[in-house]
Formats: sequence, C-alpha cells, structure tokens
Amino acid sequence: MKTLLKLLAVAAAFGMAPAAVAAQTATTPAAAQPTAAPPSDAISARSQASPAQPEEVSDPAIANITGEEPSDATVAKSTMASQLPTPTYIGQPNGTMNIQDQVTPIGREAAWFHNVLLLPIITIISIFVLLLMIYVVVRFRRGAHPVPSRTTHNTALEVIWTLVPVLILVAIAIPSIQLLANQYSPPKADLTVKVTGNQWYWTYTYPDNGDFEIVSNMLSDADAKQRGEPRLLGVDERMVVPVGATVKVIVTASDVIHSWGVPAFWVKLDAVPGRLNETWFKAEKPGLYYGQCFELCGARHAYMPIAVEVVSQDQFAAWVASKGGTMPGAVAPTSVEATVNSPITNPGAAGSPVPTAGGAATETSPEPTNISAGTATPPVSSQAATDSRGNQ
Ligand SMILES: [Cu+2]
Repeated sequence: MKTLLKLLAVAAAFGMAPAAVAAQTATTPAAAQPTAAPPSDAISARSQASPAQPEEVSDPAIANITGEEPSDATVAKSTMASQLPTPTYIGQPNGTMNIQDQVTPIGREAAWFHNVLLLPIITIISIFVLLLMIYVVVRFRRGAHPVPSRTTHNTALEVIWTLVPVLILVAIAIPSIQLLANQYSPPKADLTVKVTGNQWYWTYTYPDNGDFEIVSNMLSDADAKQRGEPRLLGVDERMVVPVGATVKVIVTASDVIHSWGVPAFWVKLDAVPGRLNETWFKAEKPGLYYGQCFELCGARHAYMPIAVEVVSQDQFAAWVASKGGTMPGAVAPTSVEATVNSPITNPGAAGSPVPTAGGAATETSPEPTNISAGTATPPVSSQAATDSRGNQ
C-alpha cells in the first residue's frame, strides 16, 4: 500500500498534472475565441437543427455570476433617450472576478463550459496535486524515510494514471468541440453590420439598410458623466441591433490591427486591415452592452470603446430611419424623420440622409464637441480618408 501511495504521488506530481494542464490550454483558447472563417452553408444548415447548450443547464451556472442590475439612475440619461427607451440592462465590467452575464446562446454555452466544467476540473486537479506534493514532502523527507523504495513497476497504477487523464481529456473535448462547431455554425443572418476599426474610433456600416455608416467616438469624461454613462465606455453613436436577430458582423480595420469584442456576447475578433473577418451573435436580451478594443493598436488604444444597444425590431427600424437608412423589404416611415432625432450628441446630422458617396462622409462625421476633449481628436479629413467604403 505504501508503494502504491508513493507511486501515485510521483505520478500525480510529474505525470498527470502536466497532461491535464496541457488539456486545458489546448482546448480553452480554441473554444473561447470565435474565429474568422466563414461557415459553409452545409454547416449552417446543420447548426439550425442542433441548438446550442440547453439553457436549463447553463442558466443556473451563470445565474449568480453578476447578479447586479444597474440602477435606473445609472442609465437615466442615456444617449439614446431621445429616440430609444432607456436601456434596462447594461452589460459592463462589474468589479467581480467572474465573466459577465451572457446574453447570447453561444455565450451561455461557453460560460457553462467554463464555469461548470473547466473551472472545477482545474480546481480539483490543482488541489489534488498540491496535497500529494505536501504529503510526499512531509512523509518521504530524508529524516522520516532514509531508505528509498526501489519499486519500478505497478501495472494497475500505470493503467490508472494513463486512463484517468484520457478520460479527463475526453470529458473536456466533447463539449469543447461542440462549442467550437456551434460558433462556426451561425443561423441565417438577419442583419449584417460591417465594423471598421480606426485609430482610435469605430465605424459601423449597415449594408442591409441602405449602407449608411455611423462613426462611434468615445465620450469625454465630462460628457459621460453628464449622460450617466460609464467613464471610458460610453460612446456618442452606438451600434444598434434588434433583439433576437442573428447579426453577422464583418470586422476589418483601416489602419492597424484592432480587435472588436463585446464580452456579454462572447464575441471578440481581430480587425485586420485588408481582411474581412466574420463572426456573429444573437443577443436575446435588450440592453446596452459595452466592449473595448482588444488589440494594442496605438496611443489611444484604451479610448476606443464599443457600445452595442439591443432594441426591439420597431425601435431598430426607427433608428435606421433616423440615420437615413431603410429596412429591407419595407418602406421607411416618413413620419419618423420629423419625430426621431439623432442621438443628442449629434443633432446637426439629424434627419439628413447619409450620403452614399465615400468622399462625402464628412457630413456624417461627429461634431468636434462629440469627441473627447483630449488632444487626439481625429481630424474630419482623416475619417473621410479612412471611410470603410473606400477600402472595398
Ligand atoms: Cu484599437
């Protein structure tokens, strides 16, 4: 028995632990990072038949991740208050160690994978190895155990320490590969948004809705405070999408590599100049969701936040009309133009149709007062020069 314990201890310290850790590192990044390759139609069709992780499994696991709904006061002065109802839910870092509450099917599946499977396995293995090492150090120190054992083989033990890591790997691999397959298998897109990273702001183009473009700059501290938005996360023009719609996101950049991501959607994708990367999300909860540029892209990398507002279909149609766009297959209501103002940050552009020519993009550029009061206010001419449509 002593021999068995000794061998088990040595095996755990030098054999099983690295194997298990390797399993984590081998599977986690692949599962966590949606990548760029466009899925084939065949895979898409299959994905619709096989839904993601069941909600009843994942919901309890993530129900207590954040638990903090923002107070009404926080969002009372929302940027979009003039035309869209105040967001009732805000996805943003909340100061806890856990990942944000997930509002997409993929996000819930991935959060379940992380919280229910990976984290317990990592914890159990780490504690097990730690205890074994403490035991070995104490029990077999020279003073207590002067004559070492010369045992070299134990068939049963060798079978065990081979099988257990294999089973652990299989238990991780099956949901991991399923998650990866689901990420690569988006349902048919209801809406396409092209996201372009620029130094240091984002532009969003809606090719399905008249190809209008909005320029999204971070709010200055003063503006953010005035509107009740979080510092360094609030923007003057949010990306707006309808709730429950499958949104295809085409991500690119005009200058250097950026990375567009919204943690609450479990979406993050590099924005590479000259390349169109694709991802998708399906937000199932109306609200306002914040993200950041996730790639070190220059001096103001930290000051190009992302804000996505998820609204009802009607509100989305009204917002599209306010930007001069059209809904596919529908005539934009003309009355909206009179009643719907552009977000309060950009009243000058309200109601004016977005020009289609790339060179005229200066008309849609934000007013200078909308941009943070820092020294790095991007000149209007540079925004026109980096118009995403000019790169196509
Ligand atoms: Cu960036």
